[in-house]
Amino acid sequence: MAVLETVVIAFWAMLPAYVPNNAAVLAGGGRPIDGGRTWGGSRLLGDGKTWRGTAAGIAAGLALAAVLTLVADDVSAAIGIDVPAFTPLAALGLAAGAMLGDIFASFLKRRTGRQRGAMFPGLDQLDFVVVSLPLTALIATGWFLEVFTWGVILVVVVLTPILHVTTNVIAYKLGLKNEPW
Ligand code: CTP
Ligand code: K
Ligand code: MG
Repeated sequence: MAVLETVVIAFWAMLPAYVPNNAAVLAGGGRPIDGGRTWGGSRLLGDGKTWRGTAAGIAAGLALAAVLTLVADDVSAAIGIDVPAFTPLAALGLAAGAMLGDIFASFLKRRTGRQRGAMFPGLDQLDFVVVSLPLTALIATGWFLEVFTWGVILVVVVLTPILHVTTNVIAYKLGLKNEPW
C-alpha cells in the first residue's frame, strides 16, 4: 500500500475518534461526571469532564461516521483510494473510545497531582487512540482487522499527535480552549 493511501485511510478511519474531543470543547459545561467527588484529596475527574461535553462528543463522532459512510463510495471513486464505510459498532467504538480515553487521562492527571487544564505530554495527544482502537477492535473486530492494518496503525500513532497539537493551538487562538494543548 502506498504511503499516501495509508495516510488518507488512517485519517479517514480516525475522523470519528478525532472529532469528539473538539465537539466536547464546544459543547462542554454543566454537571461534571464525577459530581464533584474527590479521591485521595483530588477530584476524581475534575470540572473539565462533563456529561454534556461527553454526550455531545460521542454524538458528533457517530454523526460524522454516518456522513462519511454515506459518501465513502463517491469519495473512493473521486480520489482513487478505497476509504472505508463505518459499521454502527465501529463508529461507536471510535467515538465512545475517544471520550473514554480522554476521561481516563483526566483520571490519571488528577491521581498525579495535575490540576484541571494541566498538560501531560504524550497522554494529552494519544489518550483517545489508546482506548478507541482497542475498544473498536473488541466490538467491531471484523471491521477493525480490515481497515487497521499495521501500516494504518503506525500512521495513526505518528499523525495523531501532530493533528492534535495543530487543532488545539487553533482552538486556543480562536478563544475556544483555555490552553493550547
Ligand atoms: N469537555 C467536557 N467534557 C469532556 C471533555 C471535555 O465538557 N468529556 C470540555 C470542558 O469544558 C473542558 C474542555 O472541553 O474544559 C477542554 O477539554 P480538555 O482539555 O480535555 O479538559 P481540561 O479542562 O483540560 O481538563 P483536564 O485537565 O481534565 O484534561
Ligand atoms: K484532554
Ligand atoms: Mg486540557
